[in-house]
Amino acid sequence: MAKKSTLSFDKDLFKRSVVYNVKTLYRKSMEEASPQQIFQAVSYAVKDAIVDKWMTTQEEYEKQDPKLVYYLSMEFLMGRALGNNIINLQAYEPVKEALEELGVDINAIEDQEPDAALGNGGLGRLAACFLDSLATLGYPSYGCGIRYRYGMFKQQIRDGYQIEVPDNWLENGNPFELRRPEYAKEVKFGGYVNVYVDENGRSNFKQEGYQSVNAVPYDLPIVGYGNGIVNTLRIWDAQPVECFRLESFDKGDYQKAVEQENLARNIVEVLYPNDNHYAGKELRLKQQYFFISASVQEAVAKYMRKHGDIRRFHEKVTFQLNDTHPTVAIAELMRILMDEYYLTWDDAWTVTTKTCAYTNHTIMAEALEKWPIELFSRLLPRVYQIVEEINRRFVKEIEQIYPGNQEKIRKMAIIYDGQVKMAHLAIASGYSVNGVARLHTEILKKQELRDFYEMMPEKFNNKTNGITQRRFLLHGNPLLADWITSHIGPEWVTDLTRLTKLKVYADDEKAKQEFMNIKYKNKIRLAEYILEHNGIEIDPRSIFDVQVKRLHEYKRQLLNILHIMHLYNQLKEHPEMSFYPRTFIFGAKAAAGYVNAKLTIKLINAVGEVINNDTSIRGKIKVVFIEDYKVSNAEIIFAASDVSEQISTASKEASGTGNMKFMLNGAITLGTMDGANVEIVEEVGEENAVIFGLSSDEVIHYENFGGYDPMEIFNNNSDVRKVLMQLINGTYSRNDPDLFRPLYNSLLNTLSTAKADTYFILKDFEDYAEAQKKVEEAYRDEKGWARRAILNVACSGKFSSDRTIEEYVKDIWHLDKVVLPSKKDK
Ligand code: GPQ
Repeated sequence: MAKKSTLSFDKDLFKRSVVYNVKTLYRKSMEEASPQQIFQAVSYAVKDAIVDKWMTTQEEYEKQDPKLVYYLSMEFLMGRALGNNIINLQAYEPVKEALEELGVDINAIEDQEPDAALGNGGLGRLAACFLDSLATLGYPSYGCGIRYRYGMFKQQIRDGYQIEVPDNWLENGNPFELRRPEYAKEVKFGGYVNVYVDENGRSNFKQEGYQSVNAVPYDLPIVGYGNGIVNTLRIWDAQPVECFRLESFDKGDYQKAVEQENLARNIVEVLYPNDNHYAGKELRLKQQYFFISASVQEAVAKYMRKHGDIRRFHEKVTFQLNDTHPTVAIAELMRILMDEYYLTWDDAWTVTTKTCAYTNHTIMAEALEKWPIELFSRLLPRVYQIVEEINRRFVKEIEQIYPGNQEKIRKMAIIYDGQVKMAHLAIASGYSVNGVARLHTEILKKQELRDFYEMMPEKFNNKTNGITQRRFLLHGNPLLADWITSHIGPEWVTDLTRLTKLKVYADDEKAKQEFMNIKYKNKIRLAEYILEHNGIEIDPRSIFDVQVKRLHEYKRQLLNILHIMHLYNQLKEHPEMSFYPRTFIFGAKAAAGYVNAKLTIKLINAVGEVINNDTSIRGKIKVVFIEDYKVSNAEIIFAASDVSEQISTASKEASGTGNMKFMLNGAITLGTMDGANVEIVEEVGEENAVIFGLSSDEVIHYENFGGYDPMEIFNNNSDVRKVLMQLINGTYSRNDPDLFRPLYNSLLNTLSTAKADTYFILKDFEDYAEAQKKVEEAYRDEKGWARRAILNVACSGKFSSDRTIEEYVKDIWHLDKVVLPSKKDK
């Protein structure tokens, strides 16, 4: 393992602790205990070691009283905790040994843990990486979110279709969590607002006739790597405010009591499985306010336990809003400051606007949250009043800067056309607005948020995303991690820029051989996983060409599978053509209601079914759809990949973070100039990636001025035509030739005037096919490939979330690092 393990780790004590836990939790011996029970026992033993550090850290924070960041997010896609915690305790090797001595395989035990899938995709996983980096860098911080009873659904593939199965992740209990009822908070919904004038002539606003729920926090430890720091992820559960009271019957409040209880039951029931898409559901707004009100109340209460003057709140606290989902925090903070601490509007506004900062994660119009006034004001009557007043003052400001310009008001107002626009609220009230990759931030400034940028340019900044190398290399790819450490030492674990030292090995024959051997072993590991979970046999000597990410039209899995259909056509037509064996691997969940996305999954499986069973092509192409793509199997997939498919329509992928995980594991990017791909290519050099397709400027130009007709391509390109006809002639759906017609229509739409091929799939097809030929050529040159792969690893240093967090700290949060007094590891 990378660094020497913590000296204080006592292997014998640990073993005794595991045996003891099995006994007291289950009344069993090690021999009798099930793997799940051993997982629980091991986790409690690890937690024991964590809790000491957790207490020490929090005591130290109390003492030093540093400024805190609260990372407010509807999603934390944590994955599994056990392995990561042991890694960050620097105890992986000794724990592994201890377990071996107990006759237990650590991998089998880790596999018992359900993923904590409290997120959809990139946005949620980014939050998880940030927490890892914050703890590792020693920055005092809280993650605040929701303890969903059911996380991201589990995906099963039946007959090629996605089936959603509930994710009952808490079924066996979560050994790492800590219930903290002493910090419970009441959250109020609905009712109306009354104004009372008190003896000082002050107006008091009171929400009355409301329903409320009790928010009860559960704390999860976030272990920093090798520094003794343990931060907290606080996720809120909902409980009914009071138990059923029989007297309610008599008072006629029965109905209300039932409703209140139902509210508590429903509110945290399930994560909405939408990625980059706003559905406008009332329950979703309830979820948002629920965890925000509880988190803001607790942040204020915590501050006031130590400080006298609420007017200086922003000196000790900052809120980072992970997209617009937590934006109601702005109005909630205003409410608490004015209604509970009696600050004037101006004083409350000063504090709030110095506390809140907003991260934008997309330019996709369908992701923008706009709540109908009717719904918003009914659910949050007092908060709505405050938003109205923020809007009134903001509109006045616009009028002062742009006198008589109605257009500006129409485009920028927070409340307009019967809707509350959350992004506008976040920008008007926050002190920082950031995009998540350079290109994305530039598009925000020049296009989507242009008016806001012109009015307040000082707020805008870029923070290119990053990922944690502790999970996605040290834990996920131990062979490569050890190889790297043996060549350049272990410092990369906490300073990823050190990987540049690997550059010299790109021209070292022995190193290249070793590197490719490791990749090969990781491909065998993935092949075994796929055989076990999908029943498909794949050849580890073939090129592993991988696209794993949420299924979304803009990410263009359809382009990938259409190209595979084309390759297959070519192989059938020219059986003797030279062709390097290729395994195309997909993994993707589709939102349950996203028809075209689900149909694309069916298409991928249908194409796989035909190709994989066609013995005439002698296994030259395999198509695999990995069921239930999630953080835990992602770690295995990245480690085994040769080609990283990052093929979104340019301008649409804000950043991407999977692209970075592939690069870190030595895969070569096949991508468009979109999101962080631009910066990946800048780091590694264009010759060490394969780039194709329209630029974002070209895409935006077509979108604004027209001039692209997919039918023209259909008419002129026989390869494209053939593939498209196969979508509607039953080639991949013998019993129902019309099955894939909706996908065909999305590309051509011959019948209506509706837009066709909005994601420029046909436009980019030829260029993509050319790029794929380059990939094959490059792979045939084994040494050249090894060189490129090593350079990708060596140049991935920029993409650590440690770097990203340092930038947030320096430019936005202004936190001080906390170092524990006896960093000798207690
Ligand atoms: N992202 Cl708005 C999500 O995963 N879900 C969302 O709802 C929104 C954005 C992603 C975005 O698509 C990726 O390009 C980013 O890399 C990621 O957020 C993290 O910033």
